[in-house]
Amino acid sequence: MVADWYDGLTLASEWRPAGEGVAARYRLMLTNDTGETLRDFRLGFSGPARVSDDAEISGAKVVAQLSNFCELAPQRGFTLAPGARWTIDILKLDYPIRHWTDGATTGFLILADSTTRSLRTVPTALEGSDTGRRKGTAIFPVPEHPPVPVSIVPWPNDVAVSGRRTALSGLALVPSVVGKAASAAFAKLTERLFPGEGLVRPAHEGGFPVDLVAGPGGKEGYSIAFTAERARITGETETGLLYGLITLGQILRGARLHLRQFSFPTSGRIEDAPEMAWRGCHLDVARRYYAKDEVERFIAILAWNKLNVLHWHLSDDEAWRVEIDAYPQLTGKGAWRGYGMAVPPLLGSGPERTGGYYSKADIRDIVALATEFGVDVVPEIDVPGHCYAMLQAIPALRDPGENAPYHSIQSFPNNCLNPAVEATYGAIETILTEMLELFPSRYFHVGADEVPEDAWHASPAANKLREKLGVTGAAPLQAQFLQRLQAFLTANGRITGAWEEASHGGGIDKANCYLVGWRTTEGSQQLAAAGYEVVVAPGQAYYLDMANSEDWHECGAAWAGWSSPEKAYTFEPAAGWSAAERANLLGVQACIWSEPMTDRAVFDRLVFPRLSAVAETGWSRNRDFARFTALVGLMPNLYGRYEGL
Ligand code: TNX
Repeated sequence: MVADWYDGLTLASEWRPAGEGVAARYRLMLTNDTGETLRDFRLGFSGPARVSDDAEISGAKVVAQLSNFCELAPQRGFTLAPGARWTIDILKLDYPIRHWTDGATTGFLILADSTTRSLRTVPTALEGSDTGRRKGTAIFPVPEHPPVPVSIVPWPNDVAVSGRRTALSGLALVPSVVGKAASAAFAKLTERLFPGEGLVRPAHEGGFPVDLVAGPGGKEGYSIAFTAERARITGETETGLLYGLITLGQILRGARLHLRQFSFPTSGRIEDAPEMAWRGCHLDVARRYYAKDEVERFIAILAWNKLNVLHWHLSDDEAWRVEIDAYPQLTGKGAWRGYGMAVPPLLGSGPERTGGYYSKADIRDIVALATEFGVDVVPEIDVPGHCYAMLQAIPALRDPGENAPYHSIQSFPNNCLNPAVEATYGAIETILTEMLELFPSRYFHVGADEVPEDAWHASPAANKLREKLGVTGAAPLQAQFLQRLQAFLTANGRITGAWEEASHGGGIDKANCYLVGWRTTEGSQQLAAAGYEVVVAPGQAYYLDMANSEDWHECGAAWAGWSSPEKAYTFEPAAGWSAAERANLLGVQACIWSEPMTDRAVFDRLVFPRLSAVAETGWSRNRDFARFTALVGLMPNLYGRYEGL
């Protein structure tokens, strides 16, 4: 039966990889089952795949393009009769696509009067293959005989427990002079993650008493002592006590949900403290908007993994997401995409206006909640590259004399703030001033990635500055731009964070910064050797947008290859580093880039359980993949559903 919302127009796409004597081919097929003849239309589509400028195309020609948004027109006078199909063959994409999420995810017709009509868009198929697609968190079933009696992720330093108690009804939290904030945070956290499970329960309802007391533990450590009648958590900080409660909550859930496999101990101790100070996760909310509630749930998930940093990527070419009073157009224009708008449909957003931004009140709420959960929110405004949306909103920041394009790796034209335009600094300082007030973190991340080597080549202002400095290329200009931003942040008491390219072209002041190594597995060591404090986040192991395997049916991207949960888990962030280099290791970070995340089940398939793999690397001294896979099935995900939706 055909659903009544289906108006008879379907866009399908198919990828044929290059083979012996055969060129790669991306085929789009528009089928007309409407009963009317279509004429005078163009086809718009978007999705990660990008049509190359010099692609040979049959059946249509490109009439407009911006990054992965493409508008194709048939030959003049072309009509599509009822039952007919229009086939377009594109013989070159900027990179070969490898997974079903790579192709067009929304298509629409643009009619003669510029109105649009959405198409039912079928996910891209691999030629000669079935259309099966994987999404939803992969299931890691708890084995019949798990290697450990208690379910805890990340695994603690020292677990010496015994005895079996089953089916506790809940935890009755008993704070002393300490532990009130931790108890409140734990109640909130479990209510958000596991509503209806009643993990916290008063003593008169049979809750098992848990005493919270002050004692040694350092910044984030804790210990737990078990008896048959009560448990006692000792910690030096509210975060340490909260982490002790999370450990107990995890043990309780395991014992409740898998009665035969796990238990709640009746004696013994757990001693625990993290290995690394920075246990982060980066979330890109520019390519895809996540509502406040989703961000908050995600932060709760981070806390449940004892991750302590959310690196929040708030701006990119595709969108600007923070309310700024001085520049209402940043969100007015920059937070939205749609056909005919300042930012076109990209990455599968459709012709209608979509997007969103975080108001200042939203951000205050999110930061306050994260703080309660022990998560430091480090904001990122990505400059000077990746600024297409910002420059669309504030075109006055361009050099009016610039008369030729350069393109970013994702094919955005002239998308970098210009270091030679003095107004840029005033604008950035105004924006940063408003943001510093919203984000109390010691750290502020300024991006710095992927400025094309030929950026500003046709900007007279930039060329004058190059001459004055006696330099060539983009890197030295970017470096001096970043140095000015860093000086501003330092004067405001903040440490500047940036992607590894901030070390190029002369770099920034090592004393007041940290860099995130992302491009290669070796890069982070080189940064550490050069004296930068480093967060290790290589695409090849820790980019959670990379697919889980090479299989077409897996979702995700592929520029850095693929990374299975095992690969993410067994990756050694500082293998082969000297003691001096290790002294510069701040920690590890998973990175979630949102290009492929067209739906939340895709998000879950990509993020879990690899997020927990990175969390365990940051926390535990004792890692064991078999133990991890036996326990990780108990960890929460964003969407709440699992494989085979
Ligand atoms: C590279 S990582 C980028 C991002 C993309 C990501 C996709 C980094 C600093 N730049 O702009 O989203 O690859 O994996």
